[in-house]
Amino acid sequence: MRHLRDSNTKGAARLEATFRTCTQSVRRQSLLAVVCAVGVCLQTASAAPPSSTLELLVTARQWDWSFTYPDDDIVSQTLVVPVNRPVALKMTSIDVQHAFSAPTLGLEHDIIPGHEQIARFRATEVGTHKLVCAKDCGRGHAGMVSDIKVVTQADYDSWIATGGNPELVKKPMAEIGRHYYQLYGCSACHSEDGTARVGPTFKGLYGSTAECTDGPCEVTEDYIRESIEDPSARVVKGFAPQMPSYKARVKTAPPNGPSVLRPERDEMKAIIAFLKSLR
Ligand code: HEC
Ligand SMILES: [Cu+2]
Repeated sequence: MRHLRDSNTKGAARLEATFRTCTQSVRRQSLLAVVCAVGVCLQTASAAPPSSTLELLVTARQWDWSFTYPDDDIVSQTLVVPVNRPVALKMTSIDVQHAFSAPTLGLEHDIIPGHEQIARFRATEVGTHKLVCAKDCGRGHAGMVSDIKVVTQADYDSWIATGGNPELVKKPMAEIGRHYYQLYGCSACHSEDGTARVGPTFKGLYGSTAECTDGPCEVTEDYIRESIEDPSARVVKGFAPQMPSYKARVKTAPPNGPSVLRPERDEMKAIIAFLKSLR
């Protein structure tokens, strides 16, 4: 505060210089903003654009929500955000029109397929908010609910460090695979109990020979991988080719190379283990 007591022009010039340096460093690095926050920078920091906005992707789908944390390579079914941090949600639908509605956070946004909708908010208190779909989107519409959890920065950091799912890491591979089967909405079209839905059941699938339109399909690991990444390559008889490709979504290590992903993050491997377990 030395320069504030200094009333001559030299002091004023120094104050201005400090001000400018701080503004620059605020823009460049938030760490420096903390250092100079004691002086004038506090004001300039709040005037500066919110450089640390957390950008997340929201995927709406019949009939659930998933949230992608691009910087942290995480896909979650619960939206977890740190308190007091500006958040930008880029929202898309992969099928029909939905509506993102979290009244206690003041958020209400239509999500139209083919359009990206951006919602911005900053929660100022720790707590849990209900998220529902406010657009009648078909049979499972009422179940299209999730939670938005506002947590402290420390809780957020440990949630991120455990890949968004501290419980998952401890589970056997097949259970981890079931998690992804639900997370990616495979369960909307496939079953684990023998019931045929939009697609064939997974029960007893592994090791069997399916009848594909171009001849018999032996259900091996490679075939499952292909079915997930390029579903139209071989189509099972009696079913419409309605399955979307998951190539860009289901994370996987190269089939024969060393795994660069932690075991619980090699989602493809986990899904295959899950299918194998459904004898
Ligand atoms: C929108 C519905 C739909 C979703 C979602 C879906 N599938 Fe499918 N799937 C199908 C249909 C229909 C077929 C059969 C036609 C074909 O082979 O493309 C199929 C076929 C398959 C097959 C081959 C089955 C066989 O009998 O040979 C596998 C394996 C498979 N899906 C895995 C998955 C996995 C894993 C997911 C999630 C990551 C998933 N599917 C999500 C509709 C879906
Ligand atoms: Cu909906």
